[in-house]
Amino acid sequence: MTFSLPDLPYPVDALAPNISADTLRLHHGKHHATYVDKLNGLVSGTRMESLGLDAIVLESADNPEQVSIFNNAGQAWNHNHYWNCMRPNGGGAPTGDIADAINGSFGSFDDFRSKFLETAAAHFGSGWAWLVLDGDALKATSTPNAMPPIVHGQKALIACDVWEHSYYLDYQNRRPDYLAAFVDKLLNWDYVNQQLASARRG
Ligand code: MN3
Repeated sequence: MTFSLPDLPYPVDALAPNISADTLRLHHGKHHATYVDKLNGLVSGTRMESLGLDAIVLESADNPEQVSIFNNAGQAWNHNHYWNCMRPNGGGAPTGDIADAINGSFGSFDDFRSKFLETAAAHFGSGWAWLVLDGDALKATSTPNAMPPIVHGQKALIACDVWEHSYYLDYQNRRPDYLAAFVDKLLNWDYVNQQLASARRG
């Protein structure tokens, strides 16, 4: 299997001013594209060439000889979700099954919002913030570097990139401002609802 860079699900300027076209051109067109290109180069001609992205992530996760494969496969996996977690004029309180699930696990949307933003802001260095389904419970978590939640047996519902390349052009060091825009202005709850339905089906 040769992996390809998925198109952004919106025009490159559609998330401005919360995330600029310049950021998306670099982040999607250079960073994400490079992860995909490197992954293709690393698995080309190997047994892994025939595997899907989930299988490559899971198989390389604990293999010290496959760190580069894991990092590039993990980043390809994470970014595939991240772009879909945003949309123009998104954000705010959710509707549908995810609203009930958030109330059940966090108490209220405001409690979820605080917990998610705190977890994402407090993550030290490069990594990802997540809303995951872990068993029957939703959890706000973060992972370092390229680590996707599937490695921990968790299903990803929201993926938020906290590597500096995702916000530095627009927010410099103000990661909390980027995170607030992500939750309040950009979150695509329709996608999160689709992810929840898929996760519950197994
Ligand atoms: Mn990134």
